[in-house]
Amino acid sequence: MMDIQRDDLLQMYYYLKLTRKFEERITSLYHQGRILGGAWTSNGTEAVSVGYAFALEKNDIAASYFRDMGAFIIRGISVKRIMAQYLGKKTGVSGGKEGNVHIGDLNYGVFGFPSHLADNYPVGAGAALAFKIRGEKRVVAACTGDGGTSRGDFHEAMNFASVRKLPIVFFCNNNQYAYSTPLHLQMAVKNIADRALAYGMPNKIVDGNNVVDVYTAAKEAYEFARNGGGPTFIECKTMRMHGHSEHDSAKYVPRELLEEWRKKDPITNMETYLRENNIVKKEELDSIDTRIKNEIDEAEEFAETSPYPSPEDALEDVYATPVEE
Ligand SMILES: Cc1ncc(C[n+]2csc(CCOP(=O)(O)OP(=O)(O)O)c2C)c(N)n1
Repeated sequence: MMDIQRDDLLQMYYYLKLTRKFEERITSLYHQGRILGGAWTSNGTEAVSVGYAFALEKNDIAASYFRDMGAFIIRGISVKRIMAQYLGKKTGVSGGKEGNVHIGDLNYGVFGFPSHLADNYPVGAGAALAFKIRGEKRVVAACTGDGGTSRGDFHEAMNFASVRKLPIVFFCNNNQYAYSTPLHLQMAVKNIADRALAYGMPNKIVDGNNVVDVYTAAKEAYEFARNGGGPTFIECKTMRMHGHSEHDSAKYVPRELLEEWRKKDPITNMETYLRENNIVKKEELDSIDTRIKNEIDEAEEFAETSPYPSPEDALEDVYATPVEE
């Protein structure tokens, strides 16, 4: 295993737990009718976005999708702004103009994604092409769900990136279901990573519930891409523990399957790893938990007391500001 500093392990624990607790708060607000629109969470799959985003460098780009709350936070988009986004407030990431999971901010190297279904793969490939043409040593991390890999844009991006040896790493959050469609009704291949073979792209399958595994695989693939090796496809096997979104009770998912995966929870996994290897004392984990609760309380307070956008705001940000040559 890669030698990972203690501070980095603790940081990853912090981000995993913050993501889980923050999304739980969003879920609770959703059930109280205080969220505008729906609430989609990454519950059970947090190690994917935390692992791949934590391995990125500051100048890299994340072309994330809607189960990537961990990536949004790690890149630096504050939970205050994200909470305000969920409440439709002017202080939200999109100023209250976009659906709550369409989060993006180029100041933090995060593309606002066009849809949930791998559309960000070609967008990410475009950014990687730009890095290559300019000779910049930057990489792109793009992520989509299992269902997203059955669409045309997925295949076009994979092919193009491989042919041009672009500095991009494609992640798949294989959480077993695309809304209510299980894997076996989506594809005839055993592993999603098998799809990369068709494009001559290196690929890897990792335990998506183990943040250290995701981080290690991501780090290696970024280094390979940064040094001109081209793209890698990384399938992270995990399980969506909630419904597609919080309105969905997911009755179509067998309860035994959920119970099986509950034993492999990514946060419990990390806690056990840290405790069994004497990396951290229980009191230290408790103080991280307290810090997280305070941050989330502050985010909620900030969002609740922020104003809604005014009608005139709808006329702003419609067209891009022309760039002066
Ligand atoms: C073009 C398009 N078609 C359909 C949808 C509605 N939709 C959003 S996410 C989703 C399922 C995605 O499944 P998957 O790619 O496996 O990701 P997961 O939700 O499992 O993380 C659907 C059908 C959409 N947003 N855009």
